Amino acid sequence: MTVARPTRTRKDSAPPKSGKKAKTTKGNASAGVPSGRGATGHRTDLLESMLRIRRFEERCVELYSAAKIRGFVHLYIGEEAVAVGVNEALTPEDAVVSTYREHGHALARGITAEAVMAEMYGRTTGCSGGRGGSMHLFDASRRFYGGNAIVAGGLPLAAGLALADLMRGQDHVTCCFFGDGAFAEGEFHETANLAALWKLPLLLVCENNLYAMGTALERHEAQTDLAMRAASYGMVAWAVDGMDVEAVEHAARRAVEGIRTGTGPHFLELRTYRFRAHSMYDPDRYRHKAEVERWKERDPIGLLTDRMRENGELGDKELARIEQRITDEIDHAVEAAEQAPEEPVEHLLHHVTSSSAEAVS
Ligand SMILES: Cc1ncc(C[n+]2csc(CCOP(=O)(O)OP(=O)(O)O)c2C)c(N)n1
Ligand SMILES: [Mg+2]
Repeated sequence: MTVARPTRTRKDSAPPKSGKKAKTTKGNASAGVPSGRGATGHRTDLLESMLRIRRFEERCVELYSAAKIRGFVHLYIGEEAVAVGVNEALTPEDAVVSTYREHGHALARGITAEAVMAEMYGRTTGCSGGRGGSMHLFDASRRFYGGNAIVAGGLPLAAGLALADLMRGQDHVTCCFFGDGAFAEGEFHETANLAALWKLPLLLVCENNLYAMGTALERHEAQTDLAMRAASYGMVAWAVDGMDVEAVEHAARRAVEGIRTGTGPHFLELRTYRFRAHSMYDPDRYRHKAEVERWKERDPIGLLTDRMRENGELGDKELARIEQRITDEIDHAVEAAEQAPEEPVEHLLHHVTSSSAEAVS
């Protein structure tokens, strides 16, 4: 297959060094480092983004218990550093494809808490018009292409988006988040192979939280070094501390830089952990409490807060201000969702493929 490629030079990408920032010419406008907020301001932004995700989901738990939110809900609590750190390396023109555990990815991408909460409630003001719910957050205007409930299902979609951008000569990167469970699916291996073969501008972000539902990684994979396996497809692959948001950001920036210079797909295995059960229905009986507690000692929010406090970059007042801002934002999102309308029943057949031209209006 021949695809028109923007002219790029091949450049080797070295493994990331934790704690040091990569130079970059492109980045999220809110990233702080490129926009001149300074290192402290940037770390404050990272902290606020992670706290927004954490507090948003904690509120979702309350609302779920009160039966305001229904259906499947998969919490991201414990993994916030991944969404926030990776997003810092992306521009608004880049594309993102996610999984069913995507509240964090959506919020980090800039979809508002109001639009996400309304979607959780199934209201028309939700980012998917209330039709998707927790697992299908979507916002094409931000190039956020879901929210996919099928394990590894987002990978071929991401490859298609990356191929389209490449063929159009656009210097965009597609970032695809997926779990360690995706390694058991053919879709991962097909995507990795074609992406490497065609040098697609694809950032493959594996959130290795060590479990696929109740199955531990070593119980379903003979080789558990996922970065090494990805490298076998002929792509740059690094394993990164997924609890350290700055290490994640650094690795993601290096990877995106490499992709933009035409070296093809890059793979990041982000070693992380979910502090909550797989979903709201999961009794979480397959792992020891002591293991969960051990990982909580490396809570990504706690790690960054401690680092900032040690550096004298964060005081109690500033932290309280951030927390209050987020509380207000989420209160407002809940109030707005409570008042937003549900889709009228006459719209039931809208956006549904149908042979009846009348039904599709
Ligand atoms: C193709 C497919 N098979 C099975 C399922 C059921 N299922 C839902 S989540 C999940 C585990 C996926 O684990 P992982 O990819 O590690 O993501 P995590 O939930 O840990 O974020 C499974 C097997 C599914 N949704 N899709
Ligand atoms: Mg997993």
